Amino acid sequence: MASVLDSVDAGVQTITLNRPEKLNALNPEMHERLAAAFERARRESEIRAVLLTGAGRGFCTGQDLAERDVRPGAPPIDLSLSLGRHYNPLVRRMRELPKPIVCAVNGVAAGAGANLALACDIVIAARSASFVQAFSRLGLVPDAGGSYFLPRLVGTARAMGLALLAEKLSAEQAAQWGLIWKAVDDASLPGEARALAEHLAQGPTKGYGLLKRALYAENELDAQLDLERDLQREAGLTNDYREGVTAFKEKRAPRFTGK
Ligand code: LHQ
Repeated sequence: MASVLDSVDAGVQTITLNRPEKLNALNPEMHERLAAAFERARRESEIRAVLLTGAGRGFCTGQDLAERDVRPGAPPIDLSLSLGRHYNPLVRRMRELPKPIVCAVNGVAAGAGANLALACDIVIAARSASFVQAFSRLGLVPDAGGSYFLPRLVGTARAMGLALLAEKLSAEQAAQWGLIWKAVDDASLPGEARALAEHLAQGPTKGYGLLKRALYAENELDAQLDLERDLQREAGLTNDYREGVTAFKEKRAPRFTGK
């Protein structure tokens, strides 16, 4: 079985991290496959939403530590190389994808695995899942966007506590803190995540892409108002805008085509 599964159905591309015996810890082969999967998401117009999840009892435990030779005498490891080659392009690809990414966190999400979840646009987690900023246990800095996402999502005080202490944060607590969208019963996760992704896949895809740009921009109010104006110009020119307004007037559900 491939270490990353990629399938498309009803406008939803499901990307499954698939090394369950290692709790889906990431190795270079998985990175290559993830890059290809997100490139496919960008390229294929049939794909209107992405669902990222993990196989087995874990979501993803970050970098595969078995790959790191830290024995005495082993040459020093330059971790910036794997960030530059794999993790940073992955996070950029995800944030820049003009389509919504749903993350279904099915189990523990640790280190870069936790931050991979936070790079998604909407995160839904099983109640038994947890988030661990494991980096400081290894003497490392939160990466894969963690030092950016955490303070913005939960504030500096909680971000600092999570990063310094590297304790497990339950899915419930993560939802209460605003780190994720919501926590659901374990048995409901696959169904709820799928329904969410299908709902988004039937939405105004172009508008969603523009909406991501608006919400992820880092601007002062003045520049943000200008950005909203420019994005709204584009949104207003879509077929889906016409359909949305028409459906409202006709008191029926809209039938968006994503165009
Ligand atoms: C693993 C891993 C793993 C290898 C579980 N690697 N095998 C750094 C460098 C450069 C660039 C990018 O970013 C980074 C940042 C990082 O992501 S560094 C890695 C950060 N992650 C961690 O430190 C998490 C390590 N894992 C754990 O602490 C535990 O596995 C947790 C607490 C997540 C889960 O514990 P348990 O439920 O008790 O499971 P387990 O530890 O027994 O794991 C099951 C298997 O998975 C086990 O293998 P084995 O052959 O003994 O059954 C683990 O060795 C393996 N595994 N995470 N990251």
